[in-house]
Amino acid sequence: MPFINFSKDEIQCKIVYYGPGFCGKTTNLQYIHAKMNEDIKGKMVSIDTQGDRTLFFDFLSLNLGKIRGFDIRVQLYTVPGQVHYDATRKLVLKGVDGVVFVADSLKVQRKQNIESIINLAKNLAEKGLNIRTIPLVIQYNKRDLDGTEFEILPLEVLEKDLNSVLKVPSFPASAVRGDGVFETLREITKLVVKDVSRKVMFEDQKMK
Ligand SMILES: Nc1nc2c(ncn2[C@@H]2O[C@H](COP(=O)(O)OP(=O)(O)O)[C@@H](O)[C@H]2O)c(=O)[nH]1
Ligand SMILES: [Mg+2]
Repeated sequence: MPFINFSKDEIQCKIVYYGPGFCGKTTNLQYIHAKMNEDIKGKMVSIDTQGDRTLFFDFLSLNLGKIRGFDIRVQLYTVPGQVHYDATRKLVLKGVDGVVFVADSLKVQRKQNIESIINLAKNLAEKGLNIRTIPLVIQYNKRDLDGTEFEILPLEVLEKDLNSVLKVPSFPASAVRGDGVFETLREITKLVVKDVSRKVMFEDQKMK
């Protein structure tokens, strides 16, 4: 369930950017934070784990309306992607309402992408959540490397590897350029707000 802050009349929705190390999670958050309007965003907080960081900031969602008269505050988190940070990832997933899975388009990262999405499914399951039902969006990052000396995977291959069963909305992106970053954010926020509204409505019904 999302956190309801009655003193501020806000409902907090938590979105986690998940994916293998160096796929571009931090770059996504930095781009969003840099482009967002001062008056709606909070400070970017960085929690250091050795060699990698967990980033966090929140913003007030103004364009998706309200839930039961409450404002919607969206919290964005990244997790450290490296395999050995599984404990941190589990902590960050606590209370998650939606996930952006950032895949690395680099061909050499094919196996890491698949391992990471399996790790996500497992860590969600430990929290009683199902990867097939939680609001989820997949982003295929680093598309700007197409046509360079780095080999990248065609979108069809990435779709087949990561989205053939889940069939969730997916977006090609370049987080360094900012392409696809807000498209991804808009879609996951929309899905989360829809899902959270439904849950809050359901809780209301139970109280009656
Ligand atoms: N070419 C390219 N590089 C990227 C892109 N996104 C991130 N990177 C680079 O990949 C590296 C890892 O990015 P980072 O955001 O720290 O990855 P994280 O470990 O998932 O947080 C950095 O050097 C980024 O500049 C992208 O869209 N295109
Ligand atoms: Mg990072």
